[in-house]
Amino acid sequence: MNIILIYKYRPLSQLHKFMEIHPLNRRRFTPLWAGLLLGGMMAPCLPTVSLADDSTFALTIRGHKFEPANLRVPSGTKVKLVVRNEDPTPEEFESYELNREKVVPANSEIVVFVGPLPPGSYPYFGDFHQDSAQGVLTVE
Ligand SMILES: [Cu+2]
Repeated sequence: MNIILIYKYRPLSQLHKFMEIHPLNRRRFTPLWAGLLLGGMMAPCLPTVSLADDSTFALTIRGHKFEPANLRVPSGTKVKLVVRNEDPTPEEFESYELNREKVVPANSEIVVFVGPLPPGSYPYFGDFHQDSAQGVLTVE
């Protein structure tokens, strides 16, 4: 235990000196430092890429209806909803439960971020065509 503590608190310059004296250790340490440096540089990139792919869901408005009417998304994570309106008239994506309200112009799309949410049902509707544009976001 004492030996480990002394080694740990040795200044960095002394540690380098120690490795030069022992060529075997130096050869072993160099790829380790390179690996740690490379890993540290790449680590922030990897989760960002997978997160963007995994948490994006498409919702289409067609004939004043939502497709799918029941959209399933994972709980406990931020979700990106791409709401595309293929109708020639504007619609408004709205949900009291999700606390969201955003106009989707004709033949265009908007992005709505929701969550992280607990499991449950979160109804949404098209405010301009409430009689037909109804749906539920199922978080599971
Ligand atoms: Cu509204």
